[in-house]
Amino acid sequence: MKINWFPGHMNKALKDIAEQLKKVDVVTYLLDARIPISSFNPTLDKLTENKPVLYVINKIDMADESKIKNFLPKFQGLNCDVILYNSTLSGKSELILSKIKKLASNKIEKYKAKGVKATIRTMVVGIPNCGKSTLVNNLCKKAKTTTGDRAGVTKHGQWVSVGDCVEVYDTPGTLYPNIENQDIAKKLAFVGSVKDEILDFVELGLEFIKLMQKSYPNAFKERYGFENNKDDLSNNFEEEQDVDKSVLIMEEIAKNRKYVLNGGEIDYERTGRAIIEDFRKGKLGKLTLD
Ligand SMILES: Nc1nc2c(ncn2[C@@H]2O[C@H](COP(=O)(O)OP(=O)(O)OP(=O)(O)O)[C@@H](O)[C@H]2O)c(=O)[nH]1
Ligand SMILES: [Mg+2]
Repeated sequence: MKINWFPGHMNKALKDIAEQLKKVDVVTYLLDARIPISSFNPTLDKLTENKPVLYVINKIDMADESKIKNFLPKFQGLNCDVILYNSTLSGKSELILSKIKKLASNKIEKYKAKGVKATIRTMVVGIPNCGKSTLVNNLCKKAKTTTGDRAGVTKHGQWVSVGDCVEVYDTPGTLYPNIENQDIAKKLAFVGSVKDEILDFVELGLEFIKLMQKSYPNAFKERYGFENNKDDLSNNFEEEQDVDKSVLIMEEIAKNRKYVLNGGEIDYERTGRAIIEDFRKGKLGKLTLD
């Protein structure tokens, strides 16, 4: 399976982003804390390279903060800042707004010197489903944009006022035309940034198992009740036998969850979907896959 998803609305969205950027003082670049590095979109990076950027590492409540701390220096610099965030929680939006205002301080000071209060405009960009519209609602404390737990909910950009001096532009989630690095593409699929309908969940489930064996070898234990000897067995497999090992683990999970077809055969499709769903719902713990 080669994962690639770049529908027409994304192409349009990128053109609209380029146009609206002319009005924007600060870019609010949302990254999914479960894949903070794979969340970067090279097309967005290029479009926004000359603007101050606030990186919001969102969905921090579902992620492995100890891993994310290692990445933080990447996001700090002269013209950028970073914040770890949970957009579903109220009460913290002032923190984001103050960072945005700090990045726009030149404009604020310039206007102040003329006795005028500046309106600061920020644009929220990021991969599909990373929480952009949720963040916009969080900032304006009202449900002004539509949100949903799947990729591609927002189809058009929308300006929203936050108080009397900040305006926020919500954008559709964007990917890029040809994702050459399929390791990145898989991670985007794991977190729900690629349309589910184009994915093969047996293959995706097996790929997820492989990655988990490397990054979080004990993460399945609590949810799927693995015995230690199963872990030992799988850890002893060689790299080139990864596929066999992941099939073995998938079968174990299927038996544990009773995902079997009428004839007693294992329902691989249902099992693959269930594993990915469990990850997306945080049932495997707080994980960061980059
Ligand atoms: N746990 C958790 N869930 C979040 C957070 N932010 C957003 N969500 C959820 O993530 C899902 C996607 O949120 P949206 O705001 O629609 O994402 P989006 O980036 O606007 O998606 P597109 O419009 O499709 O690009 C929703 O179910 C939100 O409730 C967060 O910080 N933590
Ligand atoms: Mg949206």
